[in-house]
Amino acid sequence: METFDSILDLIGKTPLLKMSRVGSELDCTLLAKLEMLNPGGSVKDRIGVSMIEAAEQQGKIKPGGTIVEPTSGNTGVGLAIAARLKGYRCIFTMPDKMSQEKISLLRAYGAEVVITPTAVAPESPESYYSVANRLTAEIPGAYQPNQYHNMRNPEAHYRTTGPEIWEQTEGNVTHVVIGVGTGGTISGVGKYLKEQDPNIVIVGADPEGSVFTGGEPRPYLVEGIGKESWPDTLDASVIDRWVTVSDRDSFLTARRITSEEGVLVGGSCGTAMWAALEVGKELGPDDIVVVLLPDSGRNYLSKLYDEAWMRENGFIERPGIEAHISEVIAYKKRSSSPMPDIVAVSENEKVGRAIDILQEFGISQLPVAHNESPSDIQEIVGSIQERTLLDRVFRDSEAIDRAVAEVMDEPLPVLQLGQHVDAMFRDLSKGAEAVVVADGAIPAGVLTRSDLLEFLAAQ
Ligand code: P1T
Repeated sequence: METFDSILDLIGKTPLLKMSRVGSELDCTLLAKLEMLNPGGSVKDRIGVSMIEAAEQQGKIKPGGTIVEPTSGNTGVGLAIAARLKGYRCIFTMPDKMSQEKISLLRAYGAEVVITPTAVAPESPESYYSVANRLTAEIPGAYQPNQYHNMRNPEAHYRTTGPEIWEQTEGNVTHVVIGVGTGGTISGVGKYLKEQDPNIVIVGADPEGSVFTGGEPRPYLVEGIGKESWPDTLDASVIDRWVTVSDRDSFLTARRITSEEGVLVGGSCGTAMWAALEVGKELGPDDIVVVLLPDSGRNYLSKLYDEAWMRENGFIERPGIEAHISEVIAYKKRSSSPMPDIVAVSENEKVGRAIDILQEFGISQLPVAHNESPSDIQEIVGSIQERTLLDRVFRDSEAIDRAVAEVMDEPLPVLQLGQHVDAMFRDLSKGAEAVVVADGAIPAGVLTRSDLLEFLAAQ
């Protein structure tokens, strides 16, 4: 029988997978180390158990003690798994930019999670580092492994991840690409591999906005990598080259790995892969590039795998429709019975006349202008809308005899013929019932929700 005693025995020994689709343009061999296959779903399982066992040996944590740690989530899972088996309580502090999935995951492992603001300096009392320090000081028997200072972090990679890469490539690896958070992974792997062969090139992948390759820190969305200050656990002397990667390139590359290779990966995998593809372009058939993929896309289903989130953040365009408002107008003219370009009601008319016009043309809203056929957009002063009109007339039976100017609503939004249909979509989704379309200053028509829908359906 091949059995294991504890889930901790299943950490590490992750496979190398050839990225022959994503890397198809490259002459070199591109191999991915699949760290999401660790039991807790990330590379950080490797340091969780290692930091706890070191603390036990040094007497820093006693039975029944509490582990407190600032984490972007994955280290928390690694610690929580070990803590479950060893009977420690866990409290994790996490910045609020981290995904809801990671927070729920930590709670599922029985940990307590304290959410702190992202947009504060590390030294602020509200930062996730400061809150973790305060809790460690206040709670009796609390211990903070502190992955940003704890040398057990790089040491775990020196002892496991580095030798695995060396053995799995039979010493033929030429380049290794790794995203940098605490720097534990790159420092441990880099140190071990350089000792085997000093010619191996170690590449750090860094998000735009992080201090490792930028100046002033700026916010960015990819999780787990980049920093606003240099951690003690990062040994930059083993890094031969840095590649800076935007959020957009990180997320789109992560989605590409998922769709082309069938490996569901997190955002920082996209960062590392983008950097690996950049480096790989310059290499030849004898080169073997190993890129480390830290965690699974399951942590980010509500983010980079959510179309709405990607659109809101400007990383993908609205699917499909490349059309201008002029085409919607032209479609409407072709497909409905003839009527004047613009039907309006004069502001001095009685409401009864407005209702007659609505009925005559079978429409639900009308611009209100100085006269019934305005020749300039400036002449439009308001609108009559079936919905609000009904409400008025229902409550005030004399409203029918009032002047249109007394009961009219705001003018409809005005858009130009040359604008993209996105502009119309935006106005309609903000609540407008219809829009007036103009050709410069000349009114060219009115378009409603159903006009846009019919146009889109016909595409
Ligand atoms: O910390 P480091 O070994 O440099 O690994 C960086 C990294 C990359 N990708 C993801 C998804 C990560 O979660 C991390 C590091 N994570 C933490 C620091 C943490 O607390 O989970």
